[in-house]
Amino acid sequence: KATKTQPSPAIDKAAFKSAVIKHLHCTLGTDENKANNHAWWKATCAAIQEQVLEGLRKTQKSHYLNDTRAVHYFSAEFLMGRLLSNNLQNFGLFDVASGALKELGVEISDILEEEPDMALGNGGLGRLAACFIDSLATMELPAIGYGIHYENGLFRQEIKSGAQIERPDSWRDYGNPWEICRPESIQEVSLYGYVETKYGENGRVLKEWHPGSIVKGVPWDIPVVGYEGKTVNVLRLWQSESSGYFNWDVFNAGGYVDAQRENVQAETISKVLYPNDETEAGKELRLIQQYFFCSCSLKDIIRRYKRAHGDDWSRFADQVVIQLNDTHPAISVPELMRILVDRAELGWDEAWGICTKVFAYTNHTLLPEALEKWPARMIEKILPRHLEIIYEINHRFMAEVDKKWPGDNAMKAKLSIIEEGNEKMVRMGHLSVIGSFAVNGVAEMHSRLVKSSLFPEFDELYPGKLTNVTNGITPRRWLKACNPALSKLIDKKIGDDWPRDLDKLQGLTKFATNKTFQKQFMKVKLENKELLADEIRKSLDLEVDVNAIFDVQIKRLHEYKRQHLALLHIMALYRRILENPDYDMHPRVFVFGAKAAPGYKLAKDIIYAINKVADKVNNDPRVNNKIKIAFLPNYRVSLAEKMIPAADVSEQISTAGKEASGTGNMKLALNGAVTIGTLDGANVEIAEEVGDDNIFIFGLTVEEVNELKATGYNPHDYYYKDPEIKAVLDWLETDYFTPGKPGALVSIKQSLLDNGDPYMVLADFRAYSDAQIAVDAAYRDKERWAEMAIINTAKMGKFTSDRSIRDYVDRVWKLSSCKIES
Ligand code: 26W
Repeated sequence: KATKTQPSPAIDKAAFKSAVIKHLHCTLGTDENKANNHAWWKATCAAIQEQVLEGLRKTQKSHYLNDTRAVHYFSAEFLMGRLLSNNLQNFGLFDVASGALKELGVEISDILEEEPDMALGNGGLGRLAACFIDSLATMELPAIGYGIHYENGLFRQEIKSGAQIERPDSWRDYGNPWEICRPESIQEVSLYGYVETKYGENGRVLKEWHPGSIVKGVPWDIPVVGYEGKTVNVLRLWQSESSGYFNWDVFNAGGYVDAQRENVQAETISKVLYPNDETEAGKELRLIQQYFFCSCSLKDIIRRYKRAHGDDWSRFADQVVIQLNDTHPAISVPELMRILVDRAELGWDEAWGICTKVFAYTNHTLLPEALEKWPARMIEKILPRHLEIIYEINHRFMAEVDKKWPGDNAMKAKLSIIEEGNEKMVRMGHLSVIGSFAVNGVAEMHSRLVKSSLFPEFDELYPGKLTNVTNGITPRRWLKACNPALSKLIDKKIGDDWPRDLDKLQGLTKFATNKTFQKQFMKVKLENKELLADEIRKSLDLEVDVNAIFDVQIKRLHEYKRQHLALLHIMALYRRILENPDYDMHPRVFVFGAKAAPGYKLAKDIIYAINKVADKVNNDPRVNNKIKIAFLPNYRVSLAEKMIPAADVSEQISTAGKEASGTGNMKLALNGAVTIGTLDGANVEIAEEVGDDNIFIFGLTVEEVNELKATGYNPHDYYYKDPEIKAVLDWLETDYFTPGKPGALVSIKQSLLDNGDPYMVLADFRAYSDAQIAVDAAYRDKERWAEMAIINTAKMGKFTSDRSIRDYVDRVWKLSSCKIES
């Protein structure tokens, strides 16, 4: 029986209509006859923003009056995407707005497309932060997200002659209707300079940092609306500005230009998001970015705490918990120590006691190249006092290690925050583990590996500190908003409270074999495929058959994610068709979306190769439309929202042990795509939920990967033993796909043979190809496939980010929800 929990709209169509017109006139200075889609979009945002700000005010008042404990989510990335449709949905005003606009002669779908994505993140980690703050607001938990107000988010990707070109992303060039500047909460951040040692009363050593420069942090608040619009939390993003303190003398002496140069330097800090995903670049500006937002955020938290508790620090850790989203904000640990010891003049032990009750750390990756390390010299130059504090933390920690493993110097070297070597390096992961009361991985298997291979000794030293919280995704954006047709079908079948309680989707299981429901479910899928086909036509001028299998791989481009495994398989299929025109396969459309880090040569080569193979295959009449390849440029949240509902097959084919969790895997399965994947990250848990019959698992397990590595993996064995592998790799060396440019694709072959195939693509190739044959066979059985797709949707309850947040609340944060008084 259907229950009614849809948010009930606060205003009706007529009122919404007049609000939009009012903003068209009074906010935008235009009118109904002159307004273009952009103006309509802004006016609609302004209309809903009235509700948003009312909710925000009430929320802040309730949190203040109840003196609530809150979680502070520190993240260098928040991949928010678009907000209009989300905010309308959450207030239950989507249909109201769409009806109001229609009466004004405007299609809501057109104006939604006007909104630029807020792409202040790279990939999984940034989007996870966005899903988490959505769940926190929905669950009425006091929470604030803290990050950086990048002027330019992740680059816009264009494809020119097959190759990736990066263009700046200017998401707020024409103004952003959601953000509110809060000059009243500006903070100042010090950089560079030197430390002076002084002696206070009773010989107490006092350290005074004389900074070489000071920058201003200006907060911009983005309201975060929970489902049903009761709690409205904020995402507070810091923008750097010149403090205006510098060198007025220079200015007055006619140094106008020099003074401007300092302005530019200060403003550079929040200018651009680093586009590196899982590669540590070690750049000074990045460390400054990290320190900048952490310092601003800590001072902001302390200001708020002091307003309620004055100088009494004894309750700080009861009121404040800070989640470090990877090590990017790890510099917060010495920064809080500095504030407590140097500024508040607390003793070291008391300060450390507070710190280690406040911080918790999430690890998102085991890849060595992604584990942040900063040269001690660089920290010393930028943050001289912090390096001293890090040494002191380490000194005391080494004493602990010596107690546990007396005289074991190898152990000390291994666990030390400082890595000795040619250049002393500060290991931010170690600092985070030592400075936090809880450390978590992001999927069962990943957390097991964090314990057993990344930090085994820390697990011995601090039993119980290392734990798991499996990632999740918000079903409001990733089903209700992005797939309205499926959402409505589900509402009709099992009621509409699943967006709050995703386990309710279980209720679909009993209809999985029901012929009528299967038809309805697959009809929705077909409609979504038609919408994506339109998108493919518009974007690539390519016709695809909606009866083909839509096989989707969307994620950052990385060798460990193995887009090149998918490519080799497509080439193998192409070859089979050329050799045998009757090669029996159901037509397939391979859809890709992926950005490569601008400096990651092989990743860019793989994008180029996909596009070049696409050119050839898509235009080869001998293929007879059995294969189409669509690489959609500029993959981002809003494009994901169009691709995911249309997917039949979800590609999750990373080398086992490398993908910490994955979250795209959850989004695709939730929308009825069937996974082909390795036993990696959260795929393992997805397989557990849907059952072995409803997923295509293939390839080496972590144990097998390690064993093969240990006994000596030689990709040449596979190259010589498997003629198809050989043929496909050799093909890359010809100019078949790059006419007139032989060797243009050779780097892929080289990485797989000469470079030892670090991610074991060749070792998994045959198993992958066999699994794809099984996918093909399953798809031809329409009823069987529909059943699998339905089961996938029905069993995704575990992967709501509400459950992840519930786990954090219970195991780490110990938070209570706060009802918002109206
Ligand atoms: C210092 C450069 C850098 C930048 C970003 C290093 C590491 C990162 C992130 C940790 C990369 C990332 O997004 N990791 C992904 O996090 C997701 C959310 O937990 C997981 O689902 C993905 O498996 C993981 O790759």
